[in-house]
Amino acid sequence: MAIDLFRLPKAELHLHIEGTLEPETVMELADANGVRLPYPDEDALRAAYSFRDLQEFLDLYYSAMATLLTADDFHLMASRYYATAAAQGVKHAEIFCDPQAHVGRGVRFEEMLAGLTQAVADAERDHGITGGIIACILRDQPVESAHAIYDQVLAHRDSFIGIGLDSAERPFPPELFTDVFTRAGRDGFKRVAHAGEEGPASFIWTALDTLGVDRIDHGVRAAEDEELIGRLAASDIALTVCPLSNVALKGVPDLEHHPLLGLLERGVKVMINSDDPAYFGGYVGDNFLAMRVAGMTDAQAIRLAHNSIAGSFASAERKAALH
Ligand code: ES4
Ligand code: ZN
Repeated sequence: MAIDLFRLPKAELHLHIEGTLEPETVMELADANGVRLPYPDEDALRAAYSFRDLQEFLDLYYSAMATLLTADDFHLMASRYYATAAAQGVKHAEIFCDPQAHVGRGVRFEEMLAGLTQAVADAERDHGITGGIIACILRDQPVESAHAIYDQVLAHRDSFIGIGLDSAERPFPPELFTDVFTRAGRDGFKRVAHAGEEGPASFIWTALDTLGVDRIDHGVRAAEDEELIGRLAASDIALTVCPLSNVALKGVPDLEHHPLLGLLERGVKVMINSDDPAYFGGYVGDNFLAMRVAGMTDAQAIRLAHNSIAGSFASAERKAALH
């Protein structure tokens, strides 16, 4: 009998918490906060969850998050995520947030952080989910803005595991943010970056060599570069691959042609994650189920889940308990 993919213990390492806003939550928060959206109702909003590319998705993603104003709003969003994640076998989650996107529209950094850190603590108490928060820098914003938000992250050092790099990938190569990533490395933060989602494999090289990242988010376009595959396979660098996201944003035509399983067989430490599950058709367990339909075996599923735990920033003791 096939294994229950929802019960397979796994880590979620590529999850934008703002990407967990389901249409009903967006509408609920819009009503409560008096935020006007360009969609009359939930169905109209849901109908907009269809995208030609990354930018078209990001436009909706940033407009929906305008409904998040108070610490309670952030707490509600994240608590709903953790409840769903727990039901899909997530034992450890390193969630992304986009502080610049909130501070830039007038939400205080501390307001955002209070809601998220409370949800992280509740998730451990209520669901046994460990982990924490990675603050992402928006690569389509100026470098000065990245340094300014990093100053705020540093002022709350103990609330964050690390820093990341996200938003529109082209034409914003990783090396634009070398200085801020160097600061983060000196300050002892883990570092990750989106690279090779829509952008070329060369962005993965520069994320590794210039930003000094510990992990690559997406990285699917490594499949186009033999030398890079060899380098990744020989290293401990993991790729947080998001299959349903790549199909939703047209980076790959369908799951049958997704490079995930090919990279796994070449020895690259790939895993399955969900990215923005409210927008792309499912949470991490749903991504596992979809990959099974596309040909993933149970043995591969077990290796992918294992890679997610091994590639996490959990303590050695926690990893041992989850393996
Ligand atoms: C994102 Cl799918 C994706 N890519 C880049 N940045 C993002 N932020 C939220 N989702
Ligand atoms: Zn992402």
